[in-house]
Amino acid sequence: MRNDEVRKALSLYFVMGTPNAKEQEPLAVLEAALRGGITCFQLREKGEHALEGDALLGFAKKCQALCRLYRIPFIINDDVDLALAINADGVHVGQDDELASSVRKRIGPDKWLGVSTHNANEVQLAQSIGADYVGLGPIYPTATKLDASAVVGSTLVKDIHTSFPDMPIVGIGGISIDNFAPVLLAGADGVAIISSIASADEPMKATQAFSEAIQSI
Ligand code: TZP
Ligand code: IFP
Ligand code: MG
Repeated sequence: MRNDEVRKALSLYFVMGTPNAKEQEPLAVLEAALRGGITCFQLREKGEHALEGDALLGFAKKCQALCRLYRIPFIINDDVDLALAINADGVHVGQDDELASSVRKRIGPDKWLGVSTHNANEVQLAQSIGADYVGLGPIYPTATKLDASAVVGSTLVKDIHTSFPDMPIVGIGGISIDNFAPVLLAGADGVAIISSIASADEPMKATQAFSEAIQSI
């Protein structure tokens, strides 16, 4: 069933755009993360030197091909046109992006729709328009998203999990190998990570460490 498939995919959710890869080749970082055991990938191409146009299209296709090879869902952040053009598995939108209700109409019922949320009202709205999962965060302070709102902590995960037991939840923001456990123990189906994998000296080893630690919970 779709809900179980989504929950499984959220387990170790890697989010990245080319600006997050820092010193290393972005595709090499994605491949390392795939080999290390990520369960879902979101292309979030934002910030300084972000790719656009044909360069973005080409990069997205390469990411998609890699994700297919490792049989994990490939989600596009924000850019519904891009997601439709390459037939991505889903779209993730924030509160400042195109309205989730409009995104759902454009992508149809089959593609996954994820929505960034920060409180129960936003989760309620996401549920009512047929979101497949919500991202909750920032759980911890993060330097990756410059306009991130106030940290919510894993207590919000617990509250949302209690109030919306059917809604798949992934925690995001400042998550590291040392602090991810409370997020899962609070009821999240998984953790979403940018810098702890993308900026790691060895992204594959960092990913393997997360994967093993998550499985042991
Ligand atoms: N949304 C909330 S926090 C965040 C996003 C995209 C950034 C997460 O990045 P990191 O490096 O895992 O803290
Ligand atoms: N949550 C998520 C996800 N992705 C984002 N880009 C974001 C919040 C801002 F982890 F996918 F739920
Ligand atoms: Mg966005």
